[in-house]
Amino acid sequence: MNRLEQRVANAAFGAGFALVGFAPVHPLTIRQGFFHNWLEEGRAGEMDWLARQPERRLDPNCLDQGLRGVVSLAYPYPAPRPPMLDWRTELRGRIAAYALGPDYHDVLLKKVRLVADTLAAEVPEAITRVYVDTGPVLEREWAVEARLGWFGRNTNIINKYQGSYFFLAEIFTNIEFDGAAEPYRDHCGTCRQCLERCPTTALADGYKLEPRLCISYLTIEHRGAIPGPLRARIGNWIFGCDICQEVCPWNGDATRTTQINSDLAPLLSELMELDDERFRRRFGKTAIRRTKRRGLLRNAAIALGNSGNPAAVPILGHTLENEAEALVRAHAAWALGRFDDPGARRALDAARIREPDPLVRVEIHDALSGGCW
Ligand code: B12
Repeated sequence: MNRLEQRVANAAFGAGFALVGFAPVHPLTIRQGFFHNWLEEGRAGEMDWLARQPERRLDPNCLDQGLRGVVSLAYPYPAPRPPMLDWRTELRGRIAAYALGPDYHDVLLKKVRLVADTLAAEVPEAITRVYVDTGPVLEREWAVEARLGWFGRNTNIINKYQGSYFFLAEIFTNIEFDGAAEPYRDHCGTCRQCLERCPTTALADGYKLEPRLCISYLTIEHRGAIPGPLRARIGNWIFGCDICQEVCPWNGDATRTTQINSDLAPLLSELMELDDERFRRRFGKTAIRRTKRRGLLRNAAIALGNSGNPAAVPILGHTLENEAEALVRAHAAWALGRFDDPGARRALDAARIREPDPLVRVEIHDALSGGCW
């Protein structure tokens, strides 16, 4: 590391980043074919922003001319354990660790800007452009270029000492940095835990993730009804999913906190009671706001249906009767259809008569005809 890099690295460590690396900027021609095929296969799903002007993601100089170097940064987030409980008995959902606390975009942008200020103070003519998942940047590619880690089979960047529970951020600049001295190395070896343990088989060999099957995509990015066959496989994940990270040996005990956080496992009944205002108050400053109230309640209805616990039936019945969002009523109807319970049948029968929305009517019909009765 030269003196400038050392100063920037010190500022980054001071701001809480755990990993810092430097790389020259160049077009990511090596990924061009893969990325275009990925888009053509429709893998972006409803994330149509990924398909917008894809050349910008492959070449930062399409965003801003004159960018010659990148500082890649990794900020670790705690990955506490959910409380030891049987979620089915207690009717609790599950939230991915990255979503705990204030939204990382807001927190990290400030920190990256501090690091960028250090760079600008050292080199007054420096241009800096900062990103924390806030622009058309293939962030993991730059992390690899700067040797923060390797592309794991689960497509996350993994570092030998930090595992993968970290966010990525970048500072692009007109200052040129040398390429990494050490060669790229993948340390996944023959391990295929993430592929084998993904409940929806979203991962395949060759660093291939099918977002349209990924629980993280389905619970956060997908706006409409979740495809029927996938609902049962989602279990109680109501925002994001950590399974492919939890099973990764590089995320062993060293990188997971021993703390227990009950915010990871909220009561599903409480979520079903959230109106817009209470949703905003509870989740408005967190990453969870992205899925909006209707998305979160849709996911919670699925989890209640997957619980197999008859205590879920009155909650779902109340939702089917009183919820204003058709999307949520539709998933409540599906969930009721999973119970061999006279209360569930009564709730569906009553809704069949009064339900005005065609999508919900189909769900009620399917639940009554395909249910356990
Ligand atoms: C879209 C997106 C998603 C989508 C799609 C995920 C994906 N893998 O692409 C969904 C909603 C599913 C998602 C989920 C998650 N995400 Co996300 N996501 C993004 C986002 C915004 C863009 C990613 C992107 O460009 N995808 C495009 C496609 C083409 O990528 P891909 O399928 O993985 O393909 C790459 C590999 O296949 C690789 N590749 C292809 N061939 C080959 C060959 C070789 C030899 C090698 C080495 C590599 C390789 O190159 C491709 C292009 O980079 C980034 C932020 C950003 N701007 O980069 C965050 C980001 C990747 N996500 C992040 C996180 C934390 C998550 C979750 C863990 C959140 C959660 N707990 O629910 C999960 C993890 C799921 C998973 N296994 O990927 C972090 C990852 C941090 C890390 N340690 O790597 C990022 C970087 C955000 C951030 N700033 O920190 N995410």
